[in-house]
Amino acid sequence: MMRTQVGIIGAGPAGLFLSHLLHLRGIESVVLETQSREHIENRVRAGVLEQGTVDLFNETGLGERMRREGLVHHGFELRFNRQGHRIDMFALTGGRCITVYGQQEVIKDLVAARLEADGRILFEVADVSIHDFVSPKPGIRFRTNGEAREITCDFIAGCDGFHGICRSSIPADALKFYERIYPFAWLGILAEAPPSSHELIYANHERGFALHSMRSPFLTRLYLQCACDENLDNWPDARIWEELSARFEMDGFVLNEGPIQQRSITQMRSFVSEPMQFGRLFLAGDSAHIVPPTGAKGMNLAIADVRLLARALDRFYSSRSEGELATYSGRCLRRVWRAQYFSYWMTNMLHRANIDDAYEYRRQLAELDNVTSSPAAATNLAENYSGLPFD
Ligand code: RFL
Ligand code: PHB
Repeated sequence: MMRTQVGIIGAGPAGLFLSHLLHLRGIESVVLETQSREHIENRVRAGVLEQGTVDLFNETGLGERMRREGLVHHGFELRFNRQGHRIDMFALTGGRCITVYGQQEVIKDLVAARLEADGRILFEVADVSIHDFVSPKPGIRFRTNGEAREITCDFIAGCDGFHGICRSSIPADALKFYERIYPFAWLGILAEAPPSSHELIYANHERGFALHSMRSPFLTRLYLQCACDENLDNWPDARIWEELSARFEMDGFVLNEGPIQQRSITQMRSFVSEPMQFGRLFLAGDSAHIVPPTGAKGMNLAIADVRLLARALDRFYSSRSEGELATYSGRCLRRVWRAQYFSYWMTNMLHRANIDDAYEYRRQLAELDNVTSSPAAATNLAENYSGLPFD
């Protein structure tokens, strides 16, 4: 039987960063992860860090490689009607930026920091279940190398993503779910090609949405709107490039092509579970809420959640005060719902839900015209995209 203060389920950004923050405050934790270290360090996902996330990584000693390899962006482009319109985020927000740095790089930095500090991360565990989390002595059962094991702890952090077991271990009548499913998905690729622009490009084209992003001066990350039930087999490389070129089309713009290293399809969903806690179980990140990737908020929300959770746990251990633990969910949910609103708005402004709906397309173009020509509207976009300040 193992014993720790905080048992953390899931080694994504939420679980690993929580473990790091707790360590900095002298609180012990164990992280359990079903996948291998290699798998989580190579899983291509998010790429955009808000200013607040970057500041937090720097303040907690994680920023060294991010400062060297991360790409700092002062603005981004909205492209429609075959014209580009730059949103000057830096000028509109009084100096806020975003940093493009892959989620898998964040994961590598976090795993390295935890292992260097003798942190305990158990990879490739199976049959994880959580118990007694309404009592003061919650337990976690799992298997590792075929052997049944158990951990007792004071608290459990459910950082196991949307498909994890923590949320579904809470009695159904204690939670309320809010959800939207969108009638489209994203086909994403990582290509060995230099980015075709220094900044991100969000395009709304007659044929649907497309996004140009990057991972380095030599790697481009591209997405295009596709059907929910799209099959990757129907997308040979030539078709992907043809469709992307059409959607980014603009005088003088050339889309750089190169070998495709990785491809995937991502479903689009908005989801919130309320509350984000039950007894001594606290949910954080994707286990409690999902946003469509259009607003680039998912990983940033996960980091914001665990920042509050680490602080609340610190108060508990330093002064036996449960006040901040009791208000954890409410304080997270304010930011969560702001991100829900923003991600939903960006998604609906930029995607074609119904390709035959000509009225809706003209309305979207008017909305994009407004957002790119009214300083008030552009400022609202820039403030939300660069991220709300931490409280
Ligand atoms: P994660 O990263 O899903 O980690 C959960 C971990 O838990 C493990 N697990 C379990 N472990 C133990 N026992 C169990 N029973 C378990 N079940 C699951 C899983 O293996 C996994 O390692 O959740 P976390 O930490 O909450 O982090 C959330 C982020 O990963 C997610 O919100 C972002 O990737 C979303 N996202 C983006 N977010 C941004 O902030 N900016 C972006 O630019 C951005 N772009 C994106 C995205 C997500 C995308 N996809 C693929 C969904 C772009 C895409 C395409
Ligand atoms: C990415 O680089 O993967 C990325 C960037 C912006 C988004 C979503 C994903 O909104």
